[in-house]
Amino acid sequence: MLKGKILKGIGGFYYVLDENKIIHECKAAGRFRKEGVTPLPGDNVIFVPEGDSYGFIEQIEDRINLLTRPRVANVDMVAIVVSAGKPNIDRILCDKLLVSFIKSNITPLMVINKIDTVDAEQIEGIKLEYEKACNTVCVSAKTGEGLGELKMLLQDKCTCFAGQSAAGKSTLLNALFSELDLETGGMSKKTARGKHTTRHAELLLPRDFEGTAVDTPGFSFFDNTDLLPEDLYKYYPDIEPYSHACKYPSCIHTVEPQCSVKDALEQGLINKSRYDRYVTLLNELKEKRQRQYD
Ligand SMILES: Nc1nc2c(ncn2[C@@H]2O[C@H](COP(=O)(O)OP(=O)(O)OP(=O)(O)O)[C@@H](O)[C@H]2O)c(=O)[nH]1
Ligand SMILES: [Mg+2]
Ligand SMILES: [Zn+2]
Repeated sequence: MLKGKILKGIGGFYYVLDENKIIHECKAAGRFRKEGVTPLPGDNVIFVPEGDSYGFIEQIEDRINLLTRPRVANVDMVAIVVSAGKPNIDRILCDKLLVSFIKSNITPLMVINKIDTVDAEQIEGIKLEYEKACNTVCVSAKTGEGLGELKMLLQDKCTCFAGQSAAGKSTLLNALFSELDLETGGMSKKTARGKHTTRHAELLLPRDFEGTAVDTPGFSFFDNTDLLPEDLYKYYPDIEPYSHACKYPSCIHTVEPQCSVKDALEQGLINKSRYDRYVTLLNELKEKRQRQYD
């Protein structure tokens, strides 16, 4: 038996790195399927080697955490990569991701990429929207601006790069760690969306760097299941701090009287766009609950 870590899984094969940095192509024991367990990138496993570089995964160690989209286990931080230019930021998607990561106690980092394609005012606008909700860093994979700061933030952690297709996740990782040589793509001219170039989540081990990163395929859909509408604001670090002085303990900061969140909003202490989308998300969750009882 050997210990290892799954780097990626493709078509029923798992690439497991052992403690001597040798990669074994493994199959998973049949009982995982029966138990409905899928081994994931980031999983720490115990496997039985066969020959020098094959093996069978026998056991998955308890996960510290589990991201559902992208599906990755045991990460310390998620970098939500957005493009300051094209493709346009799907802000509702970003907000949903932030809620989900904060709820799961995983540190989010907003990486605002492609700052070479827009003017300083636009960059500042995006930054202002998110900087009270999470750490933000402005970068350009093309010019290299901000990459030193980003690299420092990645030190000693396992960071999962997530977000829309064509935001530049793979390009950024290539720019940070030149030996990686990940495939990158463009945007579809027809749809102005990414081409989904990266197909599999893969744990990367950059050379001469204490830290790991996970490149993942872009996605455009995310739903927060198991979230109650009345709890939503608790996962907004830019809204929650103002909620303590609301008159009603059950206040969800929409139409209630004497709401200190609304006061903070009027004073410009809460970003208006973030608040408006909070209300949109809140209504979505309420409708979902309504449907469950119908
Ligand atoms: N101008 C500019 N272009 C960039 C930058 N970063 C990435 N790009 C371009 O954006 C396009 C998409 O980059 P990718 O790295 O493939 O994007 P991705 O997020 O990995 O996309 P998926 O793998 O599909 O999820 C490519 O044409 C890159 O050259 C940047 O900082 N500036
Ligand atoms: Mg990619
Ligand atoms: Zn309130």
